[in-house]
Order: sequence, then structure tokens, then C-alpha cells
Amino acid sequence: MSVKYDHKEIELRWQAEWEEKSAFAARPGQGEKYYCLEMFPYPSGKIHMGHVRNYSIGDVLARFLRMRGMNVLHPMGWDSFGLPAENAAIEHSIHPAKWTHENIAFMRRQLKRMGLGFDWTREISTCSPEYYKWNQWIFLKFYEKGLAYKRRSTVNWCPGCSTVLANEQVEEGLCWRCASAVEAKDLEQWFFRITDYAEELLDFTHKLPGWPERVLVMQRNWIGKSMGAEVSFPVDGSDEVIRIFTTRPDTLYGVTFMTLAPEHPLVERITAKDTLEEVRSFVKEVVREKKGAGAAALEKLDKKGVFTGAFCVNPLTGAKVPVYVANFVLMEYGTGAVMAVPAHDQRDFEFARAYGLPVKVVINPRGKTLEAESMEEAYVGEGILVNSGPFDGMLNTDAVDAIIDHLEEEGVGRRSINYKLRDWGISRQRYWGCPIPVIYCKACGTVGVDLEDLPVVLPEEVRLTGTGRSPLESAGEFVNTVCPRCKGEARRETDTMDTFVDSSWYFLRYLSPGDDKKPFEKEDARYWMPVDQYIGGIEHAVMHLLYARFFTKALRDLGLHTLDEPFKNLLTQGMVCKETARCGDHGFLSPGEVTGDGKCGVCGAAVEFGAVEKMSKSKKNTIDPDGIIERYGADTTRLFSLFAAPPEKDMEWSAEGVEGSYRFLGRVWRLVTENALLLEDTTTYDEGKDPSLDDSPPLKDLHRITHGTIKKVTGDIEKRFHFNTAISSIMELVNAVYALVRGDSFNNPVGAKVFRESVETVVLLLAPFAPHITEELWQRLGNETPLYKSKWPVLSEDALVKDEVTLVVQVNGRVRAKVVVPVDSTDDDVKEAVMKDARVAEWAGGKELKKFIHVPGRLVNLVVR
Ligand code: ANZ
Ligand code: ZN
Repeated sequence: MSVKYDHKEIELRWQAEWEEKSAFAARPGQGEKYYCLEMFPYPSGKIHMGHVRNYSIGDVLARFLRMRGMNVLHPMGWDSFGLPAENAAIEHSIHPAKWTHENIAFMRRQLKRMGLGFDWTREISTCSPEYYKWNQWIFLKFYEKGLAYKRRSTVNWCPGCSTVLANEQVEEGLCWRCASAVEAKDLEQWFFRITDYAEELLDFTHKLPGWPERVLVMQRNWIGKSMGAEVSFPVDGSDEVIRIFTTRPDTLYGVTFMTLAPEHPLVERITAKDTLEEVRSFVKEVVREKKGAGAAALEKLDKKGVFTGAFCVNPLTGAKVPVYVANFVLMEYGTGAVMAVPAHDQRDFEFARAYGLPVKVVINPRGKTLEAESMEEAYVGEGILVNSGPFDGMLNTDAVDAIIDHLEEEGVGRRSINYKLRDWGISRQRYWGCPIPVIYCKACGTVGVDLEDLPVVLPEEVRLTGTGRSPLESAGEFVNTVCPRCKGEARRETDTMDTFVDSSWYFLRYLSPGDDKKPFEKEDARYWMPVDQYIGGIEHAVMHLLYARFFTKALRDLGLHTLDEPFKNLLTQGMVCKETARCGDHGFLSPGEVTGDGKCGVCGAAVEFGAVEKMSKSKKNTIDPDGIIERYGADTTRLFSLFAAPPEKDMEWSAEGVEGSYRFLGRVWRLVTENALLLEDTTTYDEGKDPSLDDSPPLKDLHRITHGTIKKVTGDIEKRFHFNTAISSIMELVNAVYALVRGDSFNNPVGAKVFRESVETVVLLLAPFAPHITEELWQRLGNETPLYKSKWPVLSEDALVKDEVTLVVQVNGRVRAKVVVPVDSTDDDVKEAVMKDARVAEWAGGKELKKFIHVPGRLVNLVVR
């Protein structure tokens, strides 16, 4: 009598049970802690396959470790401030709050429908006043310490989103979100002084062995530390001085001209009268071209410049060199001025050749002499200094320090370190974000809101027009307030915070979600932090992860906790990809737009299949998780997304793969439900009369395979997150059980035991991947304790041993011990096993081994003195 695998009924029933029992609520104090965290989602409307994968990975780990007896914290929440809510409000006239809360409700139901074992008692949402109150509190603490400050600055302005973007949010001159060309704009902005932590953030990239090297490299490059010197070049015939930053002081004697950034304040002051017009129009042109272009885009620009008519003086040689304005010099880096050494810098070389400027060699490769006139490119390698006064003959890398010392003695330069990292601009001219808790008073100036008055609640009534001014300016009741100091009339800050502020410390709020006295309890942080495993997309390698690291350090320095780094281990999961269909004339086609015989539904042309790309709406290759869950169940969906590839690799979605996972779960289902009688363990074992494992090689094999699988799956999950290979070995175990079901090996008491052990092992090992079906089968196997409270199977190393022989061990001719070893042991294996034996050690320990004789299958003879 078979029972149908009704995945929907089973899944809903167990989800209700978990919910009712708060099955995954974590409490501090019991067992070794483990904090497993996936990046929380933006509530955009519906979960997508990327979420399914991300959260399935985390859930396997959390469930597995819970079964291993650890006290696991696995929380979930919502990164719920942000632009899409505001855009939806403008487009569909629905209030951002309503839109957001509806999305959260929908997506929460979806996550629960996936059977993810989150601790829902700790759920947080960053758009709730209970959460953002603490953003404001932290802001004010930062302000008090000088870590938050305001200044007028040229910002990256996205005309598409009508807002300021952080440098990190500009990709090749385009907005990371809407891909509009980014413009420069001057605004009063709030900043967080992340640069105060540049050195520590960099230093710790060498102390995070649990992070992918790729992410660490990206962070190091972003911080961009350069060591070198600052050197002063006086302007000829004037009191002005051009300060430059160089990483190559060894090339100082090779400077043949000077380049300034177009925005450099000296440009106006030193340019000769007759060239001023020309220089100004060049500056205008370049500034327009450069607007928002990042360093990478600048590299690609044609190098061009204009002569200012002014000269400056090399402080070491006294040589006068012409001063140019050049488009490749950045005002925001170093000092905004660069000494040009065309012989040894490719950019300067190209510039010199284009403008007919001299090239002066100061480094020769060993055993060669470079000729400036015939060089075709700059020589950037190591070598021996020439034309460098007292430093001639030195290796250039050795000369760096010597020349800086000399500059310092002469008082014309000094050692200097530069970082590419800029302070983090957090002001946004948007509505749907956390209000910056600051008040402007005519009498008192800029005043922080009193801590007792937090939160500064985001008003409900505002006009959202998308015009680029802060929407809060239109909320009169919000804007007009009284000064906390003098009680006079005052105005509130109307900008809101970058939403990356919200996500920079949310992992700490999960620890004390209801706390209304502090952002989080120090004790809770002491117990739960750091996050043991953080899982999320590589797109957060720089911004989110760097900001979260910065916040952790800044909060530490405020005395809120004692930790240096928030995330001990980081896993960046790969993307979910799928085959696309494309028509030459009509672009990407959704499955519904392709005819049964593979033609374009619009024009009938043959469709191109085969290109596998990241799932995206624009490529029309997305799969809606809801549909898959409805048809196959959450277990199949989870299992497939974990089986298709190791977590950090991209995976390809395939309908056949889903079918395969579904069929496998059906096989497991029938293994239990169709053999229920066999599993009823009523037989008693009669020693001597009934066969033992040793009498039944097939049973012994299965017993060994079962434990081999425990070992393999445990190792694959624990050490390497190789869920895919873990799942295949469970599949192999299922095959091995089925192979014996058909014969009569199980029709005896020992057989029944081995069968039951194997089947229970299958169910337990599969539980983290497919939690519902296994919970159900576990119960059907007659277990009283629900599976979510059960322990991971225990490995018996003995069971792993293949066939064994007993060797008699003689020490100096007398029998002292017996040692059991696998039949296929080598001499070395045997020696190791023998020397480890306690009885042997009694007779041979601490003595010199003179001879070791091994007669395979029979005996070992040791001669010791
Ligand atoms: C002279 C020189 C000679 C340089 C040479 C390089 C090679 P990193 O490593 O990225 O810090 N530089 C300095 N400020 C700049 C700015 N605002 N815009 C564009 N370029 C700038 O690079 C430091 C080097 O980049 C500096 O060293 C300077 O050029 C240039 F054979 O000085 B060098
Ligand atoms: Zn005042």
C-alpha cells in the first residue's frame, strides 16, 4: 500500500508546527554559539532565485550546526528604506510605507513557505522608528566624536535618481542603480570620517583568513594606500608653491614638466595673462568631460593638456620646468598636482611626445643605457640612477628613502602616505530614508537633536515629485521646529541618510532586537559576535562590507562592544543563471514567446538558444520561485538550488535538474513508506543463532557505506560547503539501500537493524537540505522527538574499516599484543598501527627500534633495545 508524496500538505503542516513552537528561536547561553547570517533582502516585491539560493545555503548550515549541538543564531529582517519605494510612490501613487509593508508581508510569507529556519522572534525592519532611532543615536555619537561632519562638496549627482551617490555607487561614470551618466554638483553634505579608519581597515584585510581573497583584494584596492613623498616646487617669479604627491621620489631628477588638475586653485593664480582665455576654456571642456567619470574611465581618456605659461622650480636641481593643466590629473587625489617624469611614467611619456616636451632618463636598466630620443615607451622597471646628482649609481628602489631623507633635510619635502579612500558622504535628497537628526538654528548654528527626543520620525505627509530637492522640505510641520538649546525658531535637516547606513550595523541589532535603551546589549554582542558565517553576493564586496567593518570599529571605539571585525567568515555565493532565447530581430524572448518548434513567436525566425546568463528581467530568463514551489515543493526547490553547483560558483537553472531532485525525494519517500513493516524493529537478536554482520558481506558493506556517507556529508558541509557532493553521496547511499531491498538480505534481525540504520541516516543527513519531507519521514519512522530537535548521526570509525586481519605482535621474540588492521594495509600502515597500540608501547615505548618484520596476514616482530 503506497502513500503519495503530497509535498504541499507535508510542507505546510511542518511549517505551521515550526512556527507554533518557535522552533528556531535562539537563546544565549546553551551550547557553543554560532551566528549564521545571510544578507537581508530589500523588500522589492517578491523573492527571486538569488534569494532562494542565498537563504538555502545559510539554512543548510544553520540546521546542520543545530543538529550538531550548536546554539545557532539565524535571523532575518528587511533592508526596507530605499529608492524603489519612492519611485513606486511617484509612479503608482501608493505611499512608500504602504508599498514597503505590503512587500514585506508578501516576502515574509514566501520565505516561510520555503521552510527557512529563521529565528522570526528577532525580525527587524530598518524603516521602523524602533530601528532607525538607533541609526540617529549612532549618528549623534559620531557627530559628538567628530566622526560625522558637514561640508560643502562636489558630489556625484545622479539625474536619473535625483540624488547624491557615494563614490562607491558610481561605476565607470554611471549610476550603479539606473546607469544614468553621473554629474558633478556642489552641495552641503554630511560625511562619515571613514578615512580615520583607513589604516586599520587595510591592516585587518590581512587578518581575515575566512574571507575570499578576491574580496580582500577589492577592499585593499579601494582603500588604495600609497607610500611616497610630498615635494614643494616653487612657482618661478611668484610666492606660490606647487605641492605634489609622488610614489616615485627616485625619479625626482627626471622631472621635465609639471601637471595640475583642471580644478586646481593655482591654475587661476599662476596662469599668464595672455594664455588665461585658452586655459579657462580648456578647463571648462575637461571638467565637462570628467564629470563623474571614475578613475577607470579617466584612464581611457585621451591625454591632453594646455600650457599655463608659468614655470616652476625643481627643488633638488633648480631646473625650471613648464606647468601644464592636464585632464588626467585628479583634484581629489594626493595634492591635485603631479610632477611629470616622461622617461619613467607611461602617461607622462605619451603626454611629452604629444606636446614636444623633453624626456630625461634617470634610471637605466642594469647593463643598458637608455637614449631619450629613441625610447618608444617609458621605462618603468628597476635600475641604476643616472643624471641624479649625489644619488647616481644607486639602485632606484634603494634611492627612494635616501632621496626622501634628503628632501626632509633640505626642508622641501616629507614622507607622505595617501589613500584613495574618501570620507563617506551619507546625505541623500530623498524621502524614504532615515532622517538626519540635526537642527539648524540662526543663533546656535548646527545642533544635534537631544538623545531623549529620538527618534526623529519621518513624517507621513510629503509631496514626492522626484525633482531632486529633498521632499522633506515640503513637510512644514517636520521642518519647522525649535532649537533644543535656545528654544528659538529653527529648521530641521531635510536630507535623509544613505541606506547603506542602515545595513552597516543591523547584524548587531538582531542580538537585542527589542532593546529600547541601547542599539544593542554589550553582553549580547560579547556572546554572539562575531558573525561566524556571512553569506551574500559579491556585489557587496566593497561598499556594504567596508561600511559594516567601519561601523564595527567606530562602535567599538564608542565603547559599545569590544570586537574588531564583524564577519569571521564570508561566503560570496555565485549567481543563478539560465539559458536565454533570442531572436535576431526581437531580442530576448520569454518561454511564452517561443513557439513549440523553437521559432520566434512574433516573426517566425529561428531562435538562438544556448547563451547562459544571470537571471534577469531584461534577458527574460527568470524563473519565479513561487511557481516551482507550488509544483514541486520547497524541498525540491531547495535541494535543486544546492545540488546544481557549489555555493560560491555560478549555477545553471535547468528544468531537468528540478525534475531530477523531485524524483530523488520521491525515491526517499517510498523507501520509508513502502517498507514500513521492515522498519518496525520488533525482532530481537539472538546471539549465536542469528547471523552477525560478519556473516553477511552485503549487510556489512551497507553498514560501511552508511558510515562512509556520514563522514563524507559531514566533511563536505563543515569544511568546504560542498553541498552538491554531499547530496550526491546521500543519493549513492539511497541506491545502495535499494539494491538490498529487492533481495532477502534484510529478512533477518541483523538485516532489519542495518536497514533501519541506513534509512534513518538518509533521513537525518538529508534534513538540512530538504527539511519538510525528512521531518515527516522521521516521524513515520516512529521517532517521538521531532527531527528539528534531533541530533546529527554519529560516525562509527570502526564501521569504516574494510575487511580486517588480526596480527600477532612479538616484541623481542615474545607475544605481547594483537593488532587489527585492514587487509590491504601497507608495511607503513601496519607499523603505525602497531606503534600506537598501548600494549606494544608498554614493551617497546621509549626504546630504539632495531628491526621491524611484517609477515602480512600473520605477525609482526619487533626487535628493540
Ligand atoms: C612621479 C612619478 C614618476 C610617478 C614615475 C609615477 C611614476 P598611486 O600609486 O596610485 O598612489 N599622481 C599623484 N597624484 C595624482 C593625481 N591627483 N592625479 C593623477 N595622478 C596622480 O600613484 C601615485 C602616482 O600617481 C604619483 O607618483 C604621481 O605620479 C601620480 F615614474 O609621481 B608619480
Ligand atoms: Zn538655538
